[in-house]
Amino acid sequence: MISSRKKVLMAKTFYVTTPIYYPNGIPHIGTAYTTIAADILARWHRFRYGKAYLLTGTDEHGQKVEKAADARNLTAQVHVDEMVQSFKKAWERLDIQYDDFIRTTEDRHTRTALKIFKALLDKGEIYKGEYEGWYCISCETFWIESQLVEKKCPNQECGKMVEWVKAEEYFFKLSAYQKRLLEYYDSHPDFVQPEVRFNEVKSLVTRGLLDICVSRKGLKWGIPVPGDPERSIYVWIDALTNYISALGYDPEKKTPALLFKDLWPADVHLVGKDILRFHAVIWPALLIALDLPLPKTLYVHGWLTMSGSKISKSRGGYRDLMELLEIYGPDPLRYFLMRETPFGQDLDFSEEGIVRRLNTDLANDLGNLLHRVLSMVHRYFNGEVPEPSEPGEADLRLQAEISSLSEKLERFLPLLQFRDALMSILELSALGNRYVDESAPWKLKKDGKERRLASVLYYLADLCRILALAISPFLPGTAARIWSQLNLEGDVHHQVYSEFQPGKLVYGHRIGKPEPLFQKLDQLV
Ligand code: ME8
Repeated sequence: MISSRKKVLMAKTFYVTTPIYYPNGIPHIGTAYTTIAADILARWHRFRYGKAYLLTGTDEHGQKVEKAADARNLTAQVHVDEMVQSFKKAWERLDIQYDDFIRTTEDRHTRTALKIFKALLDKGEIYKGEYEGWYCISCETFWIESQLVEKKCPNQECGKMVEWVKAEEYFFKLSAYQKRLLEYYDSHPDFVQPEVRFNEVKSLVTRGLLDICVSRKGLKWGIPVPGDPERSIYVWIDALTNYISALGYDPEKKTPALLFKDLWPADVHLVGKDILRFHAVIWPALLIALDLPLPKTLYVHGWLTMSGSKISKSRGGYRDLMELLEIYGPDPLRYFLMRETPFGQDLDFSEEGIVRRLNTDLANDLGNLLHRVLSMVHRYFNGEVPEPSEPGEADLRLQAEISSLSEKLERFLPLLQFRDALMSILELSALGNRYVDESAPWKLKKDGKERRLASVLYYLADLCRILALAISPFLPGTAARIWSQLNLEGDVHHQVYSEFQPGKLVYGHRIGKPEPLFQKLDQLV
């Protein structure tokens, strides 16, 4: 019989990815949204199961990036080298703990993308051919007549006029995968989440698939097609392969790289709804063509909008991400984005919303609880965690709530219900505040009920420890500050899951000085 600890050690490492972003501009709050969600998921898995692997990066080839470089009068390489730094800086400031950052201009990636293209050519899955049909320039996609909506691109986020074009290019036999994809969707009902997105994909594939053009003649800023340097590999084929090139996948090797063996298939690809089709149709077909297993889940989230329209690099009208971070700090921003709307739905971004959440949930609730508890431990017990006596009814109720928090997190987080998870954590901190009010330690002191006072403050200090652990995947900096104010040993982010139980705080332990966790903001800055 295998012990549960051994099982965890033997289990595959949880592998989560973000899209690789176009460095045609600096990162904005929309790109941050996906990256924060992926970071929370990875952090939760590290805490819960001991390991996780988060991959992010930049998608550096193609016309969009080339144009952006031209506009700045820079070579594409100089432009992307600069832009990548702003992505890395933003992720650092946002406390994103990624394990790898892949750039599609790196050798390790271009080599693999080339080999994959060649392997598919050799297998006859990619062929050179002439094609005539409807083409959307903006989405760089061919469509069949029946897919068009009033002669326009059927991609809901695009809707632009399509053009009739003739091209001699390389094509991937996507049409041959319709049946296999539909069968796969049928036998894997959780493949795309939420369900509404899965239904979109199924109906798209049911309507029919065309072979896709996977090369671009004359595109200079790209990976040249093997044996045909006039053409570059279509940027989406190049980009999608990042999820395996970063793991050292090599189609020419029989023995897989260790990282690939441990991590693939990905557990979750996190993407926005704009790139659903690429990830739910083209990517799985490419993987089937390569005889590789498909990712377990594709989680598709909604838009961050402002006054109803999608926030994007070109739209403007909102503050720069670094400026937002400067004003509010990473955790209030992370909290607002994940607490405000169920993940999957659109979220209207507002700075009023951040301030409201910061002042109420974070400062009034969580911050206030910690401050009250630590101040009372100092006032009544000289900063030493007192010894509790047998728990009474109220204490048992509090402990039951703490225990149910771990169940709730285990239920919500695999489904990416970040909002429900945060609500449960904040409910527990509100319960802590009510427990303070009801047990009235100041009155216990006045009435000379020292033993009861000791118990109450022990349970409260222990609750603060539990809250630091629970909040750690969501608000890493806040968790670290609570941990440090409690003067607990080690790093809150390196704790094992067995610590996530009531009663683990050692009495006699000396806590640190209480300091406000959050500064309330009176109005918009
Ligand atoms: O599409 N709301 O890169 P990209 C929510 N390079 N999420 C948003 C958002 C918003 N307003 N704006 C952007 C690409 N995103 C390709 C991906 S992957 C192999 C290649 C997020 O820079 C969301 O995750 O346009 C969306 O899917 C992604 O950024 C698009 O980033």
